[in-house]
Amino acid sequence: MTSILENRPAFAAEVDKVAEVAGYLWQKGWAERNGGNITVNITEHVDDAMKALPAISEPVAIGLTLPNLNGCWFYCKGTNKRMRDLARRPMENGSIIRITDDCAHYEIVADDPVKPTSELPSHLAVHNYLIGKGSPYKASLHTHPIELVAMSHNPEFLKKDVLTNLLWSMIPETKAFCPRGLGIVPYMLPSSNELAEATIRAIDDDYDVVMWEKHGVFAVGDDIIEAFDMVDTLTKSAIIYMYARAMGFIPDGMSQAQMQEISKVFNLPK
Ligand code: 2HA
Ligand code: ZN
Repeated sequence: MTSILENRPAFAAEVDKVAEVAGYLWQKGWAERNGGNITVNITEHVDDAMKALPAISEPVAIGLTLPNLNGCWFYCKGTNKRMRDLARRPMENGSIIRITDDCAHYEIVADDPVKPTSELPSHLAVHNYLIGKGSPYKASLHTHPIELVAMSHNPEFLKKDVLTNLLWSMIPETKAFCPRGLGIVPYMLPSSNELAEATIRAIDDDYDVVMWEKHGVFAVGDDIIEAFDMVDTLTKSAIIYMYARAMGFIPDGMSQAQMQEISKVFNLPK
């Protein structure tokens, strides 16, 4: 069977990045069973031949009307599919969907009729929000990073920017490469529209990475590699903090003055 990726190198390169990141998520232990999901807005790669392709599914209701997604296409991880399988076979464990003209349904276009991720409403609502804001971000990642999720079980860490400052202070790179910090969304039912709305409010509050309490993180970025790198950087800080605690002391952390210096030198927003 031919793939929609054939003779479309730029589009194929985006799907390759998804496969690469899916492999990292599995290796890091952040993607048990079918845990986590990835969507990428691939509309810029859609050509006339793609537009002419028939749908291979009925239109499916998203559960939300998302007007900015008119004409948009996405790569989506499949529901119940495993990241470790997606790493090797991204088009068998995910699919290409397009949003129908009413902006309330999607249909699957290629390669196989793989039903998209259970977190599709959150992902698509976030893409709708990003487009509305004129953001260049194309990728959304949801994953279950062990150390960050563990930290979300401590109410003290869920107060606004407590974790942001603690994680930034563990190593200079974290503020430099995750300069908006870590937003917090209180526990809500996975896959719910409430979770989608709360995630958008947190991203609108100027975070690129948001913690879903006792569940995982949701990150947005230019591409899926950028989104992954921010979560990886924050997790590195969480691990440093835990190692220090395991050695029996509370880490000093960089001082506020040292972190301000980083902001100045790297021209950071906060
Ligand atoms: O898709 O992680 O939150 C599996 C999940 C749902
Ligand atoms: Zn999850």
